[in-house]
Amino acid sequence: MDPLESGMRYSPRCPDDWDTSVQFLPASDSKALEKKGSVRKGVFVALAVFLLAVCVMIGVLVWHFRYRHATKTKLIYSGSMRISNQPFLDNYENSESQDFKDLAEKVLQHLSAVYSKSSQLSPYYVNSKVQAFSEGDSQSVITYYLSEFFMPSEQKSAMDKAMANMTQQGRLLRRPNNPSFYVDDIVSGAVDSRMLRSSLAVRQSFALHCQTGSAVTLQSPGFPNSPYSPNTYTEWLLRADPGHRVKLQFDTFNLENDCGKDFIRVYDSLVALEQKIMAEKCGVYPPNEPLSFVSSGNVMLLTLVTNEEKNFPGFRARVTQIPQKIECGGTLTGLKGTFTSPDFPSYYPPLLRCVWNIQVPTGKYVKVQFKKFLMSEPGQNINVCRKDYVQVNTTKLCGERSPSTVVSVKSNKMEVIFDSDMSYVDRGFSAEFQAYEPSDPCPEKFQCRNDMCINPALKCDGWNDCGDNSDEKNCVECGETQIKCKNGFCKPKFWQCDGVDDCGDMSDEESCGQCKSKAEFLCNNTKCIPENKKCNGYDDCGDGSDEKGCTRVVACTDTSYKCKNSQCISKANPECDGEKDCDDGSDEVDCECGVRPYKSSRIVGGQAAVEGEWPWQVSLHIKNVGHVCGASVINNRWLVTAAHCVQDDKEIKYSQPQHWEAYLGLHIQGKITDKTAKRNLKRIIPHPYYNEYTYDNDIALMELDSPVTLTQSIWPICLPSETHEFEVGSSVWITGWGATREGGSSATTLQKAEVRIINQTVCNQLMSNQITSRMLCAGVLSGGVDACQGDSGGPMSAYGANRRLFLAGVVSWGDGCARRDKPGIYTRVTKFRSWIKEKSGV
Ligand code: 4AZ
Repeated sequence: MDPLESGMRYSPRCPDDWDTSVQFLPASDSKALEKKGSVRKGVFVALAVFLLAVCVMIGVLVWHFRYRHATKTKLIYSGSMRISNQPFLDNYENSESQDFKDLAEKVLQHLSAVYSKSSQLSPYYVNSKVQAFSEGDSQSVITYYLSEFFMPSEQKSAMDKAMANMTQQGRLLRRPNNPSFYVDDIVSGAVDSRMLRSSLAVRQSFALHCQTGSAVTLQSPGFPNSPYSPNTYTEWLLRADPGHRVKLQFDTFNLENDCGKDFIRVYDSLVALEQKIMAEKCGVYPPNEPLSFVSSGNVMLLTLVTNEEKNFPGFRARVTQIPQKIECGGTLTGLKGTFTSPDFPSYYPPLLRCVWNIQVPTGKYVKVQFKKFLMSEPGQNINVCRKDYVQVNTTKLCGERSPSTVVSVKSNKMEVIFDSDMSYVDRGFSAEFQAYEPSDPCPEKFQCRNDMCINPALKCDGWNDCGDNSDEKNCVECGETQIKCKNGFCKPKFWQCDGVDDCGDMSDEESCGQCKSKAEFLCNNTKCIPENKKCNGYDDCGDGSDEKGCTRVVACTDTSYKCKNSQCISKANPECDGEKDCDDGSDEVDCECGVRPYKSSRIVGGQAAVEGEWPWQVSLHIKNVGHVCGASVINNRWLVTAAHCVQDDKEIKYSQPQHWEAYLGLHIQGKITDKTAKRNLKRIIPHPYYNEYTYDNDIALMELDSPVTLTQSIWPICLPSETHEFEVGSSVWITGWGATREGGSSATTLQKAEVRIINQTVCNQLMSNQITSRMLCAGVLSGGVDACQGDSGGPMSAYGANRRLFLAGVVSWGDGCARRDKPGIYTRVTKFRSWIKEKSGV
């Protein structure tokens, strides 16, 4: 269906007009004129044929040069402009009213008049439609419109330029022959092509106006009873009263994970205007990760686009209005304090500027540490920060920053500015300021180069505690439990010869002689690598020895990669990976592709699992809400999960089995296959000593209402005996559908990541003495790999004898996700072996 629903259609015009009909006059005296006449006739015919040929040639040339390659396409531009001296009438909210139609007519005439003045635009202009009006400031009305053009595709960029020029030069501004119709504040741009897919068979539009004190609920079509339909475009025009903002809060959000397919967009406008987009979202957001947006004015637009495949449950959201005035900025005094961006950790509104003036006692200096910092947006250059940014005195910060971001000034005053522009919003920041003595910036602590202060015991301990490695540089002596790398770093001894380049110069992997574990392969250069990295297509040894003697070229199958020369190779996804895998190099040609504007890390730093790779992984859903936690199959009737997943809150009684459903053998959320088993729960047994403040004893058992058949896709994990040792430094796997970044959306496809078990004492230091003996720490201390919200309750799987996997831990908690020096914390399953046996018999 046409987005403009226009009756008018373009009828292709003849490129040039020429007359191809030639008429002959009848002769009056045929005999006398016969000879002469026949000569004349011949001349006439020749002339006519010649003229015809010339016309045809001109036509062909015109067609060749102007239209031959022109496949014509429809382009829609959306725009908004302010009509001044025009009071807003209530009827303008109703597109059926006469007032709406009268003003819309004026806008259409205006647009048609200005487009006709542009030689670039006028030949292709089809028509426009006014989508809505809203209140502008001081007696003005804002109009939102769509304009359709039909043109050769290659004209698109010229067209974009012409449209941008018109807007910039203000030629769209005043209607030439109607001086009383003034417009300004024009924004216009091409509508995203995914919203115009010809496959979008259903287009629906809803309008909502919020009232103070009551929330309006909106939901994707079919929610919660059925998945949303394929190939639909749905939009919600949301309004608040003048002097208010629209607040949109999703309580459930479960869409396909690929935003190229199904996605929502939120605009700070009533028309899909690229310049005013606030966010594009897809995937899953668990209920404890609020997805919530606030407009800059009193309007907002929400759009949902779905494609033909994979329909997910969809979303439900509450719309409320809040006062226009947002409290932010101000004066902060004292020795230390905290402040956040507006509405943190919900998304801040666009077009907002807040200024904090921090003043600490005279004689002291001040520094600020950003504990969370999320101000990313497509097209932002984090070196110049021209879009949303935070400015501390003269230092500008934007993008995503680690929690070790500290800015200090040599003064007792500091100015912090938060600035959001008109497009794209993020969750913002939470910060802590602190006064310090000029002579001693880090009392009794070590000062990192980035101005962070850390416990001096962490200097030269092999761990990157500062986040910039400055605590691990210039180490003169390494401790007893450490080795000294050739580049001067100290690293834990247990990392020597473990197949990972911990030093950064490979010196911890040299002269290893033999590998510690049978599950490792000894490279020719004496490095040890996990056995499963042998013949995986990558030079993990660094000398190619792990890839020697592997049959890379294989018989072609459905899943092997076919090179241009018809050879097939066994390596997964070899195309454009920077390595020549095919003999003819065809896997590395045409590689100008695939660069994405959004960060694509998973589980936080992990990767998609192979279907069936983790057959004990369970997805625990709250009915009509979706995935909330993970769990592990320990036999055909019993699951292990985290106790914190089954604690009641105000809205949901998580402790009651009837609210849950367990998906076993699941790989992709929402995609139930013949390998999946769905079960209700009969019983939930949280550990009696679970402590909701400390997360101690964070373990629970769940009994299924009926047993499942164990298959290749549903298989129990081994439970470790009480004396089973999981070696510090050894690799373990974590899996789940949790958030792919801190505060981000959940994964649709099961993710896995490899992390290493961390020394209990080191971990306890890093985690401010919060680690009990019932907890186990694992992670990558340089950051970037971790479990996150939504992974809770899921397994930490560790290799034991015979390459069997054991449940070493249950995902429990952490200080954010994937932060430097903040490992993930897991319930230590060995401590609960007898309790599990007692309660479940397993
Ligand atoms: C959570 O909220 C959660 N980084 C789980 C694991 C971690 C953090 C949070 C570990 O479910």
